[in-house]
Amino acid sequence: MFHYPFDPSQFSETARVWWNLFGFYLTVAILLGIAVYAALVLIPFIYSRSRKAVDEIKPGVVPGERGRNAYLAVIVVLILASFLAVFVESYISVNELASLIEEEYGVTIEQLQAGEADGALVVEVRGFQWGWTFKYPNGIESDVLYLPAGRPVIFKVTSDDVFHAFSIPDLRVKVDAIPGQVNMGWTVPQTPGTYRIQCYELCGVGHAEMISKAVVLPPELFDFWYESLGEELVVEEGG
Ligand SMILES: [Cu+2]
Repeated sequence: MFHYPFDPSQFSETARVWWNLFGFYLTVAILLGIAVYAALVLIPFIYSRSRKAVDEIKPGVVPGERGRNAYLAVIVVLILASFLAVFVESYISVNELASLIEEEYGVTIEQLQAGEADGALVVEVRGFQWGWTFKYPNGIESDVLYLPAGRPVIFKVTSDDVFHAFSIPDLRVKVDAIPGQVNMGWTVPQTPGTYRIQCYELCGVGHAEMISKAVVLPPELFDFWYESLGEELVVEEGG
C-alpha cells in the first residue's frame, strides 16, 4: 500500500529542501566523524613514541613538542567552520525555498506559516485516540486526506485529547497536535500518489495504529472530489 522511497525529493517542495539539507548535514557529520576517529586511532601511536610526554602533563598545557597547539587550533577552526557551513547552507536553502514558493505560487512562507495564504488549500487536521480527521473549507470531513498536486496546502493541526504529532513522512511534514492549540504546517505536494500518515508522538496503546493515508490527486481530480462534497473516491493504486 505504501512505498518508502530512499529519496523523497520529487514528492513535495518541503521534501526536496529537507532532503538536500539532510544530505549536507550528513556529509559534514561524516567528515567530522572520520577526523575524530582518525585522531582516536592515531593519537596513541603518536604519543607512545615519546614516553616522556607523561611527565610533562601540566594543567592547560598539551604535552609534546612545540607546535602541537597549532594542530589543535586547526582542529578547533575546522569544527567551528563545519558549524558555520551547516548554518549558512540551511539559511541559503530556506531562502531559496522561500523565493521559489513566492515565484511559483505567489505566496510567502510567512503567509503559509500564518495560515492565511490566497490560493492555498487549508485543511483542519484533528488527532484523537487513535486516528485522524481532516476537515475542508467547504465542510467535507474525511478520514483520508485528499490533496491537490502543485498547490500549497496549509495544515491547521490540533488534538481532541492528548498530545499527538501529525506527519506525512514522505512529504516531510510534521506538526505537533496539541489539545486547545492550533499549530500550522504546510507543504506543496508535487507527485500524485498515496502517502502514509502517521502519529509521531507516543499517545497510548493505539499509537502504532494511528495511521492514515494522504492521497495526492491531479488538480482536476481533486476539484472533482471536492465538488462532490467528499464522496468516497476509488483511486487505482499504481506503483
Ligand atoms: Cu498519537
